[in-house]
Amino acid sequence: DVGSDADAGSASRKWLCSRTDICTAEGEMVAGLQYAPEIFESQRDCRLSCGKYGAIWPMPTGKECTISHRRVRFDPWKVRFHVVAPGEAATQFLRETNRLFVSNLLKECIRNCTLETSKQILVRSTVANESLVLDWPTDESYALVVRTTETATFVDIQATTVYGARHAFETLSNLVTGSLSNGLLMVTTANITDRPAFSHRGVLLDTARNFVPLKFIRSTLDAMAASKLNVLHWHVVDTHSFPLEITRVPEMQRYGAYSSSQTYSRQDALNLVKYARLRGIRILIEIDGPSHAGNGWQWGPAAGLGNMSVCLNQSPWRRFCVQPPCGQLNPLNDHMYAVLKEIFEDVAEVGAPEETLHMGGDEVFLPCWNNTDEIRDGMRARGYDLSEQSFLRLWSQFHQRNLNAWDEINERMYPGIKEPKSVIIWSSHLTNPRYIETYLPKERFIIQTWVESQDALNRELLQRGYRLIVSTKNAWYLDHGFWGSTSYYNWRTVYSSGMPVGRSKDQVLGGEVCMWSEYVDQNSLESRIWPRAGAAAERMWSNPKSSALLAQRRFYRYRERLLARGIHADAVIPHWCVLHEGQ
Ligand code: CP6
Repeated sequence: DVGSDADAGSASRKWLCSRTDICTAEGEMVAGLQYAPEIFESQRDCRLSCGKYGAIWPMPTGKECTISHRRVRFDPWKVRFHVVAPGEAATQFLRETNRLFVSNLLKECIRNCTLETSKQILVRSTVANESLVLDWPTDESYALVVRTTETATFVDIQATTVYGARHAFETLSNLVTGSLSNGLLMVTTANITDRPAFSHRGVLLDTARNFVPLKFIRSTLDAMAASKLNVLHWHVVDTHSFPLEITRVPEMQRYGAYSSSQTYSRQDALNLVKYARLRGIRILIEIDGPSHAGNGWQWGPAAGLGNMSVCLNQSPWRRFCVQPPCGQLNPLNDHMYAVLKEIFEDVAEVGAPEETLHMGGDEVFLPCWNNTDEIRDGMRARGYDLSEQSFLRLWSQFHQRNLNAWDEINERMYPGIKEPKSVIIWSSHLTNPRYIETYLPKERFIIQTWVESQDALNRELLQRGYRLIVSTKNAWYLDHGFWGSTSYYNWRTVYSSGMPVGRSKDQVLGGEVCMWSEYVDQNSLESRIWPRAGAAAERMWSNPKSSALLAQRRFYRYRERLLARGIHADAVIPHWCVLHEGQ
């Protein structure tokens, strides 16, 4: 069952090249049965495949999932595409999808992709919806059929949306493998239906503690696309730096960026959003507050706007925050709210029309406000006492006021908008199940639970009807230890972390693995995130009942494909195990 091999601490050495995944030397899954040559000619269950080809990652979930044992030569230059879609935008999208498919496969060929002997491959993709909206309700399902005749291979892709069709192409590329001398091979037949278990399958990327150049954000998006992950939670600003250009408030970046080259312009952000969507990925921007906000906010006094952030660089820092250099927004400063609204307006213009906002809300440190005279005096003048309840009320009003600002922006930009957009905030004191309902209405706030909370919190918030995004699991904090006997957050523990079960299917929106950047930058980013984020990708797409043990061979192939696509993914097992199959 899920998790049963999660705490294999002492067994982890044996694990390294366990042969219990019952594959033959050819990489065929025999599932404990006598190995029978005749099944080589037949169809097999793609879910049992762990071999050199047909190793699909993440595992498809539909009723149909068969692939052939036979393979046929495959030359990416000989693929002809036919797109059937309503509307110009969807048609254009699929043409781009086709282009990306070919370009990804060309990277798989080690020497030469050209194969005189390859048949033509005719790929038809049919999409029903013209809409390019990418949101939680978006249908990402697809059906993929491959068959091969004397003269050609036919691939038929059916999907509701372009995003489903895009996933089908990723699966199709999993059915193709390289060989050193002969170009590529593809399975001759396949019949696969598939849809994700969860609609929010995210990676959080922090670009504020250490700056991450655009090229590396794009490579993260490339690997996410290969893994059918669909949300990049861009933790773009924090106390440490504010690299994002806000056209309405240029001071933010001017005061907040580490240097003039460690910045993201508005155009950069727009380009990233476009790049991501072609890969089936939303970019969800977080403007963290009231905590985790400092650098970028210092210009208030000089501009006559007062202190918009307090406690920044205070010492000793433990009196003022959870992590230096502190910095927490001043909830009594109206100018701060006005600036925040301008930031939200910029963010709204960068994102897709349906996109929403992550408002942070994590690690608020009440003693910061309570140790700041200006805030103590201001609260007394407004009739608050200085009790914890008062501070919590003030803090919740901060979120409520910002939500109102977000609503106003969206109503103005999209008049006639049907439903106000929900926003996301981190779990915190405010999300304590005992009183969350007085502070944060469940209709508007989606809670992202993180490692400091217990599974009990998930349960109680679900009981109260809140929607969740879960990052509760230590192993999903990619910056935490990832090897050794005391901290074994390796890909298997990532894989084995189960998802909570909500009252309805839409209540647990999904999850996110988190790449906080205190100890990572472009030099090690790829190998810190990959391939472990891929293990979470299968948890969120397939939510398998089987253990990581059965996934090892497929995962090994998945990691090889990431390498082929130019992602510097970490190793999965010692190469010795591959050389000594069967031992
Ligand atoms: N940064 C921000 C962080 C963390 C959070 N928010 C964090 C805190 C503790 C752990 C992991 C991450 N580095 N802005 C909390 C969501 Cl264990």
